[in-house]
Amino acid sequence: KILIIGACGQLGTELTLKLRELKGTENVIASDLRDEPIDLLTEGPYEKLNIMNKEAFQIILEKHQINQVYHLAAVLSAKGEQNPHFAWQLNMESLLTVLEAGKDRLKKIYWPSSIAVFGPDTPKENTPQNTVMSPNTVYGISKLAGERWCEYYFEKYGVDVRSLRYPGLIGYKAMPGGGTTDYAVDIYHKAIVGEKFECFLSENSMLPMMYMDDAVKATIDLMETDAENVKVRSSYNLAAMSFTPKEIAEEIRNHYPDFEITYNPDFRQKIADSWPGSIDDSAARNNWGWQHKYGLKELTETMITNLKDTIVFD
Ligand code: VAH
Repeated sequence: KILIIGACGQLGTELTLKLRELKGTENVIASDLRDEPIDLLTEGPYEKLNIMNKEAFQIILEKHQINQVYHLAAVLSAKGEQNPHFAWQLNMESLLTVLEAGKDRLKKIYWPSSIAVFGPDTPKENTPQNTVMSPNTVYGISKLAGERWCEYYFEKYGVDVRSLRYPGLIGYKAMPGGGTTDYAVDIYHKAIVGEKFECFLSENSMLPMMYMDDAVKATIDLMETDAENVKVRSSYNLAAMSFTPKEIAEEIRNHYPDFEITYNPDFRQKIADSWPGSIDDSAARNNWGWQHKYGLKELTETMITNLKDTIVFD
């Protein structure tokens, strides 16, 4: 059975839904800090879990006979800068707890990394799989250290842990939780209700982005592929598109001609400036057949179509 840690987050919600569809609802146990699951996840089994509580984690592994864990709980880039020590502690300690369980009980582990592992002196265009990495956010530092630990547990103990360096993820089913790319979700919510959007990044901030369905597909494809195809045991670069706030606003105007955006960069601008503009994900494409589906046009169409159905107009 599969345990999802952080199942009620932006990625966790969608991964849980897709895994329940593929593996059967009863075989996918959702867990998160809250007492009850979010509405979208009430169909299947749920456990309240603070992954910093090692004993509670072990009890859940035993109770549900878990042999696969998707460990998604983390403090993201923007929130991490406001609480550095907690972010490091949660992001690192929890990963080590899960990796330890990989030595005896778990057959497979999934753990997300991010383009945040790259820093100001990383080549910004078509960033390679292996390159200079000097992240200057706590989140990026914890993700880089986490990648090193994943490769260490694979090499030393044979733990089958797999990982992807996600770009900014954009979806309509669950809100993001404190990242620097969150503007690219909020902008659609504002466009739908005809409000002006104030962007916390400058208009030419180019960042790698991905529609949530592509990210969920890549995650499950990576987890389902034969172990010998997984040649990267730190974390795979993964890409779909890159755009600036100006470009996404222009694409939205194809649907809402009067849509207005203003720019008021805040502390997150420095984080965005330290990240690449585009990513070379040829290793993922060559090793296990990764192929994205959604570009900016398709992303905008699907976000607007689906958000219009979900937002209650007062
Ligand atoms: C963040 N959404 O902004 C996450 C992600 C690449 C961005 O890691 O922190």
